Amino acid sequence: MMNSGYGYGQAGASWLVMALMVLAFWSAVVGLLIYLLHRGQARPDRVRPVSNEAEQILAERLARGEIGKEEFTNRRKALRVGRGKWLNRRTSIVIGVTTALVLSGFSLGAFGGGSNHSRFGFPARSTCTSPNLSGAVVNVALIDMGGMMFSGPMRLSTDQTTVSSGTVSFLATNYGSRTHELVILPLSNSQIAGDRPVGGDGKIDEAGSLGEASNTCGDGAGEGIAPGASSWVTVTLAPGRYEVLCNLRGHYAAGMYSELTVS
Ligand SMILES: [Cu+2]
Repeated sequence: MMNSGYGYGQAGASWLVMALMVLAFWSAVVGLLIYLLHRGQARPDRVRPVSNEAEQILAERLARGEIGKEEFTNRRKALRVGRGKWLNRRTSIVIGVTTALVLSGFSLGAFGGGSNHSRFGFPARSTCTSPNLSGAVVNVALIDMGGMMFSGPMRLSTDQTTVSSGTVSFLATNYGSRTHELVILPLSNSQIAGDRPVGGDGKIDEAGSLGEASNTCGDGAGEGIAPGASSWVTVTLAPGRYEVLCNLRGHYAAGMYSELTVS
């Protein structure tokens, strides 16, 4: 019960931003294609004649001296007007908007499918049944926008930014489409969350880790939290500043970190 309903607050808002970004991306792509298409149509010499019959007659009349060169050019121009305009402006807009929406839907649907998912694309709840966790419980949402086409932003958000010192449990739920994990590290006075140097392996130095939840449907360390699943860990924290993060390759640099204050 402790986890029910979580994920619609910050996670929902993040998802909306991601959805809008995907929509903007596809709108730009489709818009550009339509623009190029119309630009191509605006050049008569690039339009392939649909039928040569009429122009042939014109050419014959020119040859016979029935019409002059200027009239020939004008008449041919008149014949070519409208050719290739199989898309008028209104049709273009309708097709463009529809295509952008459909493509966005497919991109987002890549991680929103499944019967376990809410209407926002997030799992309505974790596929795991977590035990009753002791101490202050921090719910952590692991989010990514892993569409079919590109890897989008990743986020890690906690449902509280300050907890009391002592026993603290973390329940990390993966609302994304990729595997994630949760690692707890202390922050020194001068350190800022998100500022740790990332090594050549795309990871940060985990030395001094106070614990991690990376075990699908289990506690402690494991192989990572599968999409839709949770992992949990209980640690003892002294007052101070901490950083909770995902240290899978490239995820920290992509934005999966959050600061936590223990008072
Ligand atoms: Cu991650």
